[in-house]
Amino acid sequence: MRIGIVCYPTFGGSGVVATELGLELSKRGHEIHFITYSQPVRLELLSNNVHYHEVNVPEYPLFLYQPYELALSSKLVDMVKLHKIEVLHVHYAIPHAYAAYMAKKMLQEEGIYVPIVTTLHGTDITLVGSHPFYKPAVTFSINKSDAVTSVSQSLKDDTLRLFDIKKEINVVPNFIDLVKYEHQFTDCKRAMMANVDEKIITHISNFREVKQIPDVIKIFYNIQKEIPAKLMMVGEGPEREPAERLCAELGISDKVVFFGNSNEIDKILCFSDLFLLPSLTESFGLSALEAMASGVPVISSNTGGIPEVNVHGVSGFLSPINDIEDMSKNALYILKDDTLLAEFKANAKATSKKFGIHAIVPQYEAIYEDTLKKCLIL
Ligand code: GMT
Repeated sequence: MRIGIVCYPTFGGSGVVATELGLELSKRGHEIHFITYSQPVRLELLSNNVHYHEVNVPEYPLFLYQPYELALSSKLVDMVKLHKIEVLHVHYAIPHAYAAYMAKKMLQEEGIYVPIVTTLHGTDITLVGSHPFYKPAVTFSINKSDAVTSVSQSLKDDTLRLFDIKKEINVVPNFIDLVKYEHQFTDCKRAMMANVDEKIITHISNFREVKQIPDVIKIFYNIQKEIPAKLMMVGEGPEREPAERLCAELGISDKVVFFGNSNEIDKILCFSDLFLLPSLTESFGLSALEAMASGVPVISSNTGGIPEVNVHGVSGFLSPINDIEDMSKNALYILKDDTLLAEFKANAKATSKKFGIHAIVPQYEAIYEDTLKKCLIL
């Protein structure tokens, strides 16, 4: 199949899922066209069947806001015609599903029919999409998609609760290339980051308010009071600076490393003992799954789709949002006993296996095929 993929190319779960999906589909013989405003961060190699088409938005001083949706829908029309793209898969409803619908309508005028598959990722529904400013357009573009998927049952439930949705929503969970996270302990450059007696705690995110960064710092503060430990903070975003200030106030700056964005998540997780994800809301928690696949247990909040990934008492622990004391207690329970820690590490890895790339990607292929078949009947 010739598949067009639209996503946010930056660091962030939806872009990562879209990119890994495209790369895996290309290995399975499909021709993939990424259409976005810059090359997706995890898309390193282009090849005969992996293409990237940049959406340019010319700056015009008259406009206070440059019309990205318009540029994207025009680019989609051009690319569908030029490369004979058969299916458009858009990740993140805003504004991608809307722009794709406009492209579909323009193409229909020329007798070309291209079905739209929309994948809902989380904040496009729970935080941004349900805002009254966007809600009518988001509802419309979800209902006008030919197929809709969500990355967890929890996100599906939220979508049905928050919007008037007439379309069936298929749950297709986030996935992971398990091989990429298959490493031996000896591969990890652990000694670079911590002394042998120190435990390594890690957090990875885009440092937005929803991630509750101060909670991460406070949980770590409680941990390091009882056992030698280091904290690895990976990612960039508005909460990073306040987090650095909080570490200074608490007198723990020498125990916290801020990495910024990294393309070497697997290497950082390789030497980690515990992962913290105390988010306010999280449709799935891809970073938690990446940690688990590396054999790192997860201490998280019990919000959204996280309980579908992190199994309480098995791959880690779940606590109520902002319950710093409970999260600290659970973290210390795992970290203080090396035998228990080894058990949780093994469990985390085992739990991640059900989200292997080879189990999930065929579900998307089946949706493309089904959607194409339906549109041939029309
Ligand atoms: O977590 C973020 O803020 C980034 C966001 C995104 O759209 O890139 O992540 C969302 O999509 C990921 C991939 O499906 C999910 O694993 C994340 O849980 C989800 N984030 C939220 O729901 C807050």
